[in-house]
Amino acid sequence: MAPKLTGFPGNSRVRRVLAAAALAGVELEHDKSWSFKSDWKTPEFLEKFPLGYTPVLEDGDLNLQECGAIAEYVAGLGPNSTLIPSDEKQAALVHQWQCVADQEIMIKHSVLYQMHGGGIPYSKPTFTGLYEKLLKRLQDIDAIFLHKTFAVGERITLADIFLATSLTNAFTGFVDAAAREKLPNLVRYVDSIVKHPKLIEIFDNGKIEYTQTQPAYQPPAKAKDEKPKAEKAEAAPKAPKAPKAPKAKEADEEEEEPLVPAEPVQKNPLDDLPKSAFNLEQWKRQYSNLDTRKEALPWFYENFDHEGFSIWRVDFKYNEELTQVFMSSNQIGGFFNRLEASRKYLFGSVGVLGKANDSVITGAIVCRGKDFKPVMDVAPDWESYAYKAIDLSNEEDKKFFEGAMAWDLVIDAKEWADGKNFK
Ligand SMILES: N[C@@H](CCC(=O)N[C@@H](CS)C(=O)NCC(=O)O)C(=O)O
Repeated sequence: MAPKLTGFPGNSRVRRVLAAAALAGVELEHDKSWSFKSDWKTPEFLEKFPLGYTPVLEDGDLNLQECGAIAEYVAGLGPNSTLIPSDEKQAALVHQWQCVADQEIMIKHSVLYQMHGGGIPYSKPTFTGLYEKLLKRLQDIDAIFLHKTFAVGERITLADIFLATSLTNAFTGFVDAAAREKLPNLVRYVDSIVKHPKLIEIFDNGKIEYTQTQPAYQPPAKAKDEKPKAEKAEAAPKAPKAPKAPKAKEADEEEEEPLVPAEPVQKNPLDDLPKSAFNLEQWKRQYSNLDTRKEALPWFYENFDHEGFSIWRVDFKYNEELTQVFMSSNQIGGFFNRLEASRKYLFGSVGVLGKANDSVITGAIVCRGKDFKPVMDVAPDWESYAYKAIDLSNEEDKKFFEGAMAWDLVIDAKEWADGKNFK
C-alpha cells in the first residue's frame, strides 16, 4: 500500500513532500480535497500525531510528522533517487539549504503573515525590522545563486525543493515586485525549479501569481474610526471584549500560543435570552462531521429555532482593497480570531470568491438572538462588514446560505476560492 499523505495541496510544506515523491518516482496516497474545514484534529489523529499539525505521513506502522523528515523519508523510498546525494559532504550541503529555506525564509515570512492577519499582535517596527532581515537574507542568497543552476551540484536535490517552496511562499506573500527586482538570480532560479516537467503540476502549472505590491496593514476598523467617548458611554451594554491575542483556531500556517493571558470571563447579556431548543454546539458538530448538503443542512432545517437565533449575510465593505486570495482568507481568519468572545453565540462560514486582485469576501453567520450586533461587536473591526438578514423562506436567500455553508457559492461568476469557518 502506498504511504498516505495528509495536508492540503497548495500548501508549501505539502508541496515539498509531493515534489520529493514526484522526483523520486514514489507513489503516495493523497486526498486532494483535504482542507482545514473538516474537524481533522480528532482524538485518533492526535493519538498518531500528538503535535497536531500537518503535513503528516502514514506508512505501515510509521506515523511521521514534520515536512522535512517526511520529504527525506519519501526521497529515500525512490529506488534511484538522487534527491539526497550519497556523498556525505554533498548531503550535508543539501541539508544546510533545507535549513536555510525553513529557518531563514519560511519561518520569518510566516511570522510576518501572522502579524499581518491578526494571529499575533501587529507592531510596525517589529514587522518592518523582520521584513528587512528577510530581504537581507534573500539578497545574500541571491548573490550566491549568480552562477548556480541548482543549490548543490549539477542536479536537482531536496535543497532545491525546499528553497523553491519557501521562495514561492515569500513571493506570493510580502516579497513584492519592487523587492524581487533586487533578487534577479533567485527569481530566475525559482522559475526553473517550478517549471521542471515533473514539478510543474504541483506548482499550479507554472501559473503561480506573485504579489505586485505589498498589501498595507489594515488596523481593525474601530482603531481607525474610534467613536467619541460620550457616544460610547450612551451605547447599549456590550458583550465582553475579545481577548487581545486569541489562539488562531484555523490558521493555515503555524499556530502560536497566545502572547497575553485571556481576560477574566464576564457575564454576557446573551445568556439571559429565553432558552432555545436549537443547540449551536451540536450544529457545529453536525457541520464538521457530516456532508454539508446531504446531511448537515437537512439537520439544520429540522432543528433551527427562528426565535432564538438569526441568520445574516456578511459582506466585506472594502473588496476593492483585496489583493492575494490567501491574504484575504488570512484577513477572515483574523476577524474570526477577534470574535473569540462570541464563540458560544456564533457560527460562521465566510469565504473569498474570485481570484487575486478581483475578489470579494462574503458568507453567512448564525447568531444567538434576533440581532447580529451584540454577537459581532466584540470584534473591533465588525463595522468593516455589511450585514443583511437571511430569510430562509426566500429561495434566493436560501440558495446563498447553502452555498456559503457548502463552500461552493458563486457570485457574479466569482467562484469560492478559499474560506474559513467560525465554529
Ligand atoms: N514544522 C512543521 C510545521 C507544520 C505546520 O505549521 N503546519 C500548519 C499548516 S502549514 C498546520 O497544520 N497548522 C494548523 C495547526 O497548527 O493547527 C512542518 O514543517 O511540517
